[in-house]
Amino acid sequence: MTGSTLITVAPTGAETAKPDAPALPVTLEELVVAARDCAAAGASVVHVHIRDDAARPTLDLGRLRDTVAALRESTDLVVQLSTGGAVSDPEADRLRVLEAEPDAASCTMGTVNFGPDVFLNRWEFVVELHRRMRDRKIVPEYEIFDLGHLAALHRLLDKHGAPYGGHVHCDFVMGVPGGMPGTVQALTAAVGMLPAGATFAATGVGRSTLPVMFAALSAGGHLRVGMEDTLSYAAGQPVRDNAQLVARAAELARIAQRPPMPVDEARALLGMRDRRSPPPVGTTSGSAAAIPPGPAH
Ligand code: KMH
Ligand code: ZN
Repeated sequence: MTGSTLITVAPTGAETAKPDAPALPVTLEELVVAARDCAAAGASVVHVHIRDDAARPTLDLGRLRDTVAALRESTDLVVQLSTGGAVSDPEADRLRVLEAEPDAASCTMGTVNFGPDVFLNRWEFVVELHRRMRDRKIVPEYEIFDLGHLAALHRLLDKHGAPYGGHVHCDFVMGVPGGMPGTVQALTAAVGMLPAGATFAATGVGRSTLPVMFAALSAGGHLRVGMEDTLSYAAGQPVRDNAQLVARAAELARIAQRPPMPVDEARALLGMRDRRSPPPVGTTSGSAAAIPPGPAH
């Protein structure tokens, strides 16, 4: 097992209220500081949910555009917008996220119970997201909350073709009440169901954070960490900030002899053009054809 570890940070999410986690970045300024600190600690991708002036989750397109611009301005991170939003967000708003033109966006591969709620992802909606991302040259990250979502991913790729960039990258979101548990057994089963050539990252929500991190590294996978998923650093110890979680993941990755992946490597792995410096007219750089194939996992 060789190579480096792509670390994604999910700093905010849509579920936690600011008063319950004062370190949660909810303003654009807080998000930019968090992203910069996480980049310095070893992250190469930022998975973004934003909040409104009252710190409530929002998919406001103007704010999303400003967020993409600010993150590009102040970091070189891959900017991945959430199309999952909050469980209450309508499909039309979730599709509109793509108009903010991020480098990447999440695409959840099916419906899942989400604690007391339902995170609804109808088949037709998933197909529409996949299609629109390809049309807009946005690289998807397929969010997998349950094993059936991997069966749906095979069906999606078989029926509707490869994503923009040609490479398939999944994120296993484990330990959500209603989804697959954050266990070695579930992770091993999920890895066994990946499409050929796909890569994966994994994150374990709450108490499954560390077991999933160790299991993912052992299985040759990549890591997602952040306050969207984890609010306790250890028993009785709230997370200080997102960079603390990234630093821990980076250290474990180094111990595993798979150090944090630089951003340019992450872009190449994910099959992504660099929107910060578009290729000169007439070159193929940044097109799907120019993208080297990623490793098996
Ligand atoms: N907030 C969850 C309901 C995503 O970002 O794409 C959905 C979620 C997945 O976080
Ligand atoms: Zn998310």
